[in-house]
Amino acid sequence: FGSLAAKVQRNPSFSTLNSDDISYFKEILGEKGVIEDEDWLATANTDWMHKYKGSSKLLLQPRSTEEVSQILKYCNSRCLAVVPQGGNTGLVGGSVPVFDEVIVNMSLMNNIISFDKVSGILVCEGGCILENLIAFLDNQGFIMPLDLGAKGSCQIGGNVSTNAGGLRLVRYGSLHGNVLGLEVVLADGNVIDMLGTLRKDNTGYDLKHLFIGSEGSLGIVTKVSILTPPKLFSVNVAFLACSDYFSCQKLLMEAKRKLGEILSAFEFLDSKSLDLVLNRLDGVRNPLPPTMHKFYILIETTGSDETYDRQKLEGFLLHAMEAGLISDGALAQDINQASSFWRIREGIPEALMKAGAVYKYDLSLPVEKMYDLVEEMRTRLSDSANVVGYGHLGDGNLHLNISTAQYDDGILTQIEPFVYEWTSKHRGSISAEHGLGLMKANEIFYSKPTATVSLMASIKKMLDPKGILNPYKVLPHSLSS
Ligand code: FAD
Ligand code: 2HG
Ligand code: ZN
Repeated sequence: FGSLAAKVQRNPSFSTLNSDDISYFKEILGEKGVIEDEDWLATANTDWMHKYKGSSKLLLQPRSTEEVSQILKYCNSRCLAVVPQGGNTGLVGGSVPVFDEVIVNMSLMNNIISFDKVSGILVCEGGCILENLIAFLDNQGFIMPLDLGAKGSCQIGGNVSTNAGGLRLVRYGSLHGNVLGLEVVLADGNVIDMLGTLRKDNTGYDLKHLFIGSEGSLGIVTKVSILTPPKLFSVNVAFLACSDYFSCQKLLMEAKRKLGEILSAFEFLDSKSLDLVLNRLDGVRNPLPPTMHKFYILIETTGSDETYDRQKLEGFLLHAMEAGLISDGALAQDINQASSFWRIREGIPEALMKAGAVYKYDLSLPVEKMYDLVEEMRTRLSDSANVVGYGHLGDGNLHLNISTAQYDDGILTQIEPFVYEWTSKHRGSISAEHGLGLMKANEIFYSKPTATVSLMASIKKMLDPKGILNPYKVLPHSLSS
């Protein structure tokens, strides 16, 4: 992976850290908030996939918005580049330094500020871990409107900054709809209070949307206000097999129409994804008899009436079986079985990690075209790689993953730019939910016109004139320094 960093040059206008800088940070954060420990830094410099590696010498842990503001004000005046870091579960090389950027780690800003049981509006700090928020809300009878496999480590500030999609977007929509307000700190240390808790507020431009999905390039998210739905107690999960991709599509159309308001997830995986999970993860087993099916679908329903919901789902499954859309299936009988079905789907990234090197593509495509790409890629790569396709079919989001023993530039040239050109030709997006980070900063033009990218670069210039916030990420390198 050395070649990734080789493609970008360190921006020479950035300063390098000196002992006065360290002393200043110790003054504002105390000794404990200033980390120079080598092991700690080695972890923080490396991303979840072990694919991107920076060489930062300093990690800072602010405990308040005021401290974030003081850090950024100082870094801006000294021209020190900064990487905001949440749970470091990002998949596009956005959360780790490229060179020696200072890491601003948000873990200590993990307080819940308020929760309104009438409206379901939660206000918390950006460093709260998603799973902790889910547990807090569970006690109150509510849920988070987003859920993802990385919930045990990822933080709400990271989720907002990547506009994470996840497993329940099909039901609750994106963070652009659920986030009601944000507090952010700009590159110069200015604190922007957009922390509204209102469903409706049309007073001028809704600037918080600029920060949702900006991947730490425009500001650091210090507080989030988010609308949470009530927890409904009737949850059913089915794990189904389909013999061809056309049946998966028909099943999706039928599920939307027939399950309607209770549909809360519609996820898909191909047989190669299932094989990987079964072979690589301990304690995971196939809920269906070991017949070879080409595709698997996980359907979840969430509602308020157990008898009605179960009948509705069973009726739907019977109809789908009779119509030949599903060739086999299992309906979870209890909560343990339901989570074992989810483990199969959520475990795919981990299984891929264990299998060796992996090239990840996170694409929005028209559903009817989506799987053609997986098959074309298999033909291109023949036996040199294991090509798997899975994802959020209900949202038109394919995760195309190409697994090999080790990273190899020869294989990469077979994949790129082909995969981006194919996506662009079908008017898809080269980043459905993971963002652009370092990996795809230079590829943005496959999904966005030049004039739009120029406007983005102007906004970046206005909010962060020295370019200190998460440099080399999101925008093409030709426009960002
Ligand atoms: P990080 O990885 O630390 O950072 C991600 C980006 O956000 C970086 O650019 C960073 O600079 C910036 N950032 C982080 N915190 C802040 C902050 N407070 N202010 C400003 N910028 C910040 N993604 C999905 O969309 N859907 C999924 O279903 C999904 N599943 C995943 C499953 C697994 C197993 C893994 C490893 C990842 C998955 N992801 C998924 C990707 C990733 O987890 C999400 O993008 C997550 O939202 C990142 O949160 P984080 O706190 O780990 O952020
Ligand atoms: C998922 O849906 C995540 O499991 C990760 O978005 C996808 O690893 C991937 O490609
Ligand atoms: Zn995903």
